[in-house]
Amino acid sequence: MRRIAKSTPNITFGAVLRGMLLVATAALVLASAGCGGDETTTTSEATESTSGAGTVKVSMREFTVTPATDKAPAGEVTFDVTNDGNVPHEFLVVKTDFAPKDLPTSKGGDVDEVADGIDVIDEIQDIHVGAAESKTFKMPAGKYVLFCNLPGHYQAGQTTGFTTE
Ligand SMILES: [Cu+2]
Repeated sequence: MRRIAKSTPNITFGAVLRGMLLVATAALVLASAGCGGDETTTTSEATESTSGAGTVKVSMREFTVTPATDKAPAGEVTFDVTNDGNVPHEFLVVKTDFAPKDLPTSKGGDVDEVADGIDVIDEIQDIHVGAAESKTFKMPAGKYVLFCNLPGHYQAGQTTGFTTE
């Protein structure tokens, strides 16, 4: 008797609480699903209607940087970078007239990011295996190099040229 009397209100309260949680969770799931869907739609529409202008997909792996295109209109360029490799990578954008494989390096062979003739625009650090990161870079008309400067990666060939005009 005691047990029933005690547990009944508990169950009721618990059930109500669980119900509220379920509703809240469902609402959140619906909300985020709605958002995600909208974003995806907007992004793909924008990409298609502008022929990819301003947004460039990039794949990184050992040891390559492969943008979907090597040119973009000058101005803001958004790189959607995916790590398709098996180790972490980072994505640097430098404005430079040096060839992709001729950037000034420090003794260890990694790119000297403060050397003359190199202007680091920005970077995406720590792109984990399988992760996709997006960032917008300000890129006035000119020549650029996209590369990874984790130890040994640039030397191994993880670099490529890019142009905005
Ligand atoms: Cu790398």
